[in-house]
Amino acid sequence: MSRLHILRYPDPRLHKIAAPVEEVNESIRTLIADMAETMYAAPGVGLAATQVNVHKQVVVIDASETRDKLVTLINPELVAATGVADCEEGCLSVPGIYEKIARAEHIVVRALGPDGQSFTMEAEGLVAVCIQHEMDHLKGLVFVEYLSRLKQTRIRAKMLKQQRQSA
Ligand code: GNR
Ligand code: NI
Repeated sequence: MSRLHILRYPDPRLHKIAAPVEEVNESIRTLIADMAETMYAAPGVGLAATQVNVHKQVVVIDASETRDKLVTLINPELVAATGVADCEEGCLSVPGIYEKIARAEHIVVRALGPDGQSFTMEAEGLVAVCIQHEMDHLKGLVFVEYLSRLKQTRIRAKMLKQQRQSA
């Protein structure tokens, strides 16, 4: 397994649209293992392939406290979304920024697992927020894009300054 580099906002590659996975094979399972290692090391609650510059519809999530409940979603589709809830979100691609975003409270998602089998899962709370956040990454959308223009401009400037200082 290897740890992958996570792209930082405002990298334009975070806006690429991920393609569906055509076949769940060994190379996809290697990607999943590397993404899980990267997510746990960060540490983060989720990671989308887009964030590691792989533009395929693959997401890993673990919202458990024990960090031993990995969920892999390949080609995820939202089947249902109800209610609205505000949750403070963060993103490994936008370190240090936390903002409240309105999301569906309860969702049903269908996806393929690492074995290529289709499954449906229901989620609420942090897992539901995280799934929606990761599915946005696959569409090239970063959570800060839900914020006002002014906030986006400030966040972009802060990230660019951080990147200059660490370079
Ligand atoms: O680690 C993460 N925490 C988090 C907290 C609230 C809402 C969403 C998230 S996802 C984030 C990891 C990440 O950037 N995934 O794309
Ligand atoms: Ni993110």
